Amino acid sequence: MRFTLFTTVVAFAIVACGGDKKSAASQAEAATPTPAGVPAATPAAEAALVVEVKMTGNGTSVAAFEPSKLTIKTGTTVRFINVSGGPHDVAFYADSIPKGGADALKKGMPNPMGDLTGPFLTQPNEKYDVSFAGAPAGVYKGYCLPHVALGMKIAVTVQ
Ligand SMILES: [Cu+2]
Repeated sequence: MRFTLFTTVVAFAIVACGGDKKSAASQAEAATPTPAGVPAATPAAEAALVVEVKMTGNGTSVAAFEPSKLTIKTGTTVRFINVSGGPHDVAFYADSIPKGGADALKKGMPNPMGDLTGPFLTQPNEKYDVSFAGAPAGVYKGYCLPHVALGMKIAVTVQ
């Protein structure tokens, strides 16, 4: 909680300092008109792009995302599957993702437990879909909260 509060305060400070540029940028983004043909075509094409990542472990000393590195196109859905050694979740490091990535992930991560943090998957074969729709290109580094100490980390490169 304290950490969350601190993060919020910092975010506030950043917004306050760079206020003019930021709001101008977000307004530009919000106001950018989308060509008529694109909205219909893009989601349909993106809907087919699902990449699966297994979450595995032995319940004590070993835990991993498989694969732990993957490259996707913007708009791809990454489907995390709780295979063994759960509970697992996926969270992204706010300071490791491209500018604008957090906003995309906030929309793309349903039922978050916190900022950029997905819910725990406790049931066998439980799935969690993270949509990278609108995600800027770059590397998104993430981890599993219960198993980060075991090195359960992932790097998703968006092209
Ligand atoms: Cu885990």
